[in-house]
Amino acid sequence: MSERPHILVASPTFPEVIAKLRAHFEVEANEGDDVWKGQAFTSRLPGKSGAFLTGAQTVNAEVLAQAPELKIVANMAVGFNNLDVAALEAAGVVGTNTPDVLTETTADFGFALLMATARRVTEAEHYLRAGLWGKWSYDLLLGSEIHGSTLGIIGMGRIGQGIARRGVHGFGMNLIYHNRSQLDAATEAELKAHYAPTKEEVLEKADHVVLVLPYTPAAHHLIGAAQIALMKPTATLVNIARGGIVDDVALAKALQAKTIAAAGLDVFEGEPTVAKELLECSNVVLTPHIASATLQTRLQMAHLAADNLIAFFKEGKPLTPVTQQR
Ligand code: 8YV
Repeated sequence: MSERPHILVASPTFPEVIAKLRAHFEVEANEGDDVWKGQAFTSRLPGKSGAFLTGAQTVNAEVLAQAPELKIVANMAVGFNNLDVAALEAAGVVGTNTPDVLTETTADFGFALLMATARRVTEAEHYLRAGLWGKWSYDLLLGSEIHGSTLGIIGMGRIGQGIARRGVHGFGMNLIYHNRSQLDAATEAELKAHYAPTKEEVLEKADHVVLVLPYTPAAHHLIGAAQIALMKPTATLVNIARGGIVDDVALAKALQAKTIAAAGLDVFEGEPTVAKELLECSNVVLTPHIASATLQTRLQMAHLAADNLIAFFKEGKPLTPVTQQR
């Protein structure tokens, strides 16, 4: 009997998913609290032909050079900016991600963050908990309108469209969006969407801007001081994409100067560290990268990552390779 493939599970995951992998593979699983990244990850790759990853592990040419037996890396995330796809292709290593299973849950959270930001929910709770609520006041914690306002989406993929549907059909919002490619005519009609050929137009016209685009080198600090300056002083900015897309320090300066009203951020450059300038702002809602975090969705993501490994070694073809999604 030929030896079973050896698999590394680099970040802790659901015990039932590890058990499923053990039914097919020899598994070295991280069953601790912390993720194995950097050297703790790379040093465990020799001898492994597959790896189960989360966004925490980077796989580039340098890492691949230390993993000669590696054939597949299965990312438990839809975003795969932690994978250098060109380096994977050059090394003949397959990369996979977990699209679709998280779309609706992530869109729910994007909309929740928009609402919490526009209506100052966390600021209001802090105010109450601090014992500051002494009397009713006509101008206490005034927020900005959501229904009937203009929703701007930059990055109109599956999750962006989910947020758009919630805004347009649920809250009567007007939609303006920017994306690499324009939506098909039927979807544009359904969403009464206005396509903006530039992101600047979205920033200028929207009352609430949501970032849902993939993080590529070209998207690094796509939203910096100059772009934020284009936004309305009453506008909100929500980022559920990747931290590096926004210049967090420039954003904090704009929030402090109130050149925009508020921001909601689920992702940060350098996370889990968050720029102290942001922590000092009261008009920002900060969450620890939890947009896909419901039990059902995280379980489906973990199963899909495992199923990619199983399909690859059994059928020679994974279910959701990243190469087809660029
Ligand atoms: C993940 C995410 O939880 O899917 C993504 O791209 O950002 C999140 O859903 C995170 O990346 C861990 O892998």
